[in-house]
Amino acid sequence: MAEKVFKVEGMTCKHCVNTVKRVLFALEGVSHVEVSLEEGKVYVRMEREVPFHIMKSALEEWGYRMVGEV
Ligand SMILES: [Cu+2]
Repeated sequence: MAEKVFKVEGMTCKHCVNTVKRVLFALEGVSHVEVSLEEGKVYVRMEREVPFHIMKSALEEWGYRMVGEV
């Protein structure tokens, strides 16, 4: 199990937070997602390693940009 924090750009409101949570949680291996809208940060708990590019492209489809691990 691992916990990682990522910087995500493009989140502006509670709807964005919910979308980002939902999109990441739907990925195989992701067990928990928390979002700090103010900081533009996303906390992801994984039961196994989820490749960065998988999360990045999933969010890209919804207009958010995962720029990297914090
Ligand atoms: Cu929004």
